[in-house]
Amino acid sequence: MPGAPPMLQIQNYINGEFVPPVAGRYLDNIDPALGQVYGQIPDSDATDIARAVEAAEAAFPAWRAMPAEKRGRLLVRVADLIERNLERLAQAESRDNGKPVTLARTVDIPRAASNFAFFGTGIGHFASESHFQEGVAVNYTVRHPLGVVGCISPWNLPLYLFTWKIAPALAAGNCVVAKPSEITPATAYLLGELCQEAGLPAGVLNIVHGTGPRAGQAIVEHPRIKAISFTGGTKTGEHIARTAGPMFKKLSLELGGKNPNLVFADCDLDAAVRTSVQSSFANQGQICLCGSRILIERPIYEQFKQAFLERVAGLTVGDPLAETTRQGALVSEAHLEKVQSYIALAQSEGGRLLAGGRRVQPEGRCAGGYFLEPTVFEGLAPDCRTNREEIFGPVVTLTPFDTEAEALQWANGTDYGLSATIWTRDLDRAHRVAHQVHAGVVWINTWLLRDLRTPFGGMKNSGVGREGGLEALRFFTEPQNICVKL
Ligand code: TXE
Repeated sequence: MPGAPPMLQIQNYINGEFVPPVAGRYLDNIDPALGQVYGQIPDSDATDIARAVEAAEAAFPAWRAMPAEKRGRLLVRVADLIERNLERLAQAESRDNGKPVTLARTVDIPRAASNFAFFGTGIGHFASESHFQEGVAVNYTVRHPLGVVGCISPWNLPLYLFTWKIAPALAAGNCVVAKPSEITPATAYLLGELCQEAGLPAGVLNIVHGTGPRAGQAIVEHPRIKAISFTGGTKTGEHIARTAGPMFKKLSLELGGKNPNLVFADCDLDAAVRTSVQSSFANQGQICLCGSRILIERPIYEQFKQAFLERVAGLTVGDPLAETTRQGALVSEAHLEKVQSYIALAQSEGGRLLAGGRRVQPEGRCAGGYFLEPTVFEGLAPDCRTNREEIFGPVVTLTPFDTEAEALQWANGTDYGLSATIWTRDLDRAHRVAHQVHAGVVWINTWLLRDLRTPFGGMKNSGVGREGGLEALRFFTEPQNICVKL
């Protein structure tokens, strides 16, 4: 086709080289904004994973022995290269995932660079503990890298979440076998090129592409992979835990969410509305931290609702590559259908549709893409399925509440516990509510404000363990205590 961009051919990155899958099988990669195949990715299996593990094991002794500062410098070099290739990576991410290129350019790719820079420099500050008992003994705790570790990431923030795992694993001295989502493999592939250019030693990072049940499962089952860091759906997390648990692997699971926004009548209404629109619809609602249940104190319910709907009406849905687009495509046809099934469910549960609800067919090149209007419901019971299950799309519910206790009860009324947002000017209430809400991450009068030093992760079915800062470096190391009698 004249003028059409070239098909993207992806290969595995094993032992510092780009290699085809051993069995020679490939999967189609689809551009969700067009609804068309635009490339092929390896459909790797246990043999490819075994090769990656061998390469990682061979690279491990030299990598762990390398002074932490030198390892860190290599990671900072990768960060610099990500920044230098920002536009190319943002375009690739947008095309692969359907997200607005403006979002990839300002959030996804810069944060991927930050992940490498943060852990590349942070490893130099990772001190070991010692415990001194006057006249008796001194204990000191050494933290050894684990060896070969597995990192498995999802499709919603592809490069950002991939690097969030890989960077601390490498910084701590491990070698990595990583698998990005088969739905969004493009930027992970490009990362391999940048690691080559940065001079990362062969085998230290291996990137294997393929499906969850085949390539992902082979990582989880491999007896010489010591730890699994996974982000994705709660059901997949459960399955991984069932496989890896009896093998006594270390596990970090970042799973789904059904996050509440608690909006009190004394809040800065304008800020609460503005940010709630963002927290509902950023990345088409496909962020595990999106607030999908907005609970609003009754005196301001109508006012909040009107202002919210006005802003939602201004969100431009369309071609992710257009600079004016605020809502791109959903990631896949299957996911679009899943989200649409929840819109039907919300209606059958008695929800009143206030905005959206329909598929969008933009004119021009994106006519076959997976676009959905930002959708808002009210009138649903706080404990109905729509308000308890993760939809992971541009669908939110508005619900009025009368008391703080009622708001907390509803906020905590799901199996999830990832994040929550509280809007109030009352400091006492802000802290009181924050301490009682079952969520691993709480934002007061803001959303998605991140400091990479803080523990990140969920309670209840939202996961096990925490990522970020020292938590991540602790996860990717094995403590060994040494006691010396005085
Ligand atoms: O995720 P999966 P899916 C939620 C969201 C979404 C649902 C399913 O609700 O609708 O999960 O999405 C790999 N062994 N989230 O199906 O399957 C898979 O290849 C090892 C929330 O896309 O969990 C991919 O690399 N790996 C979420 C990764 O796991 C396996 C982000 C995630 O895919 C595997 C994404 C197996 N048996 C979806 N099966 C969040 N919390 O950020 C799959 N994988």
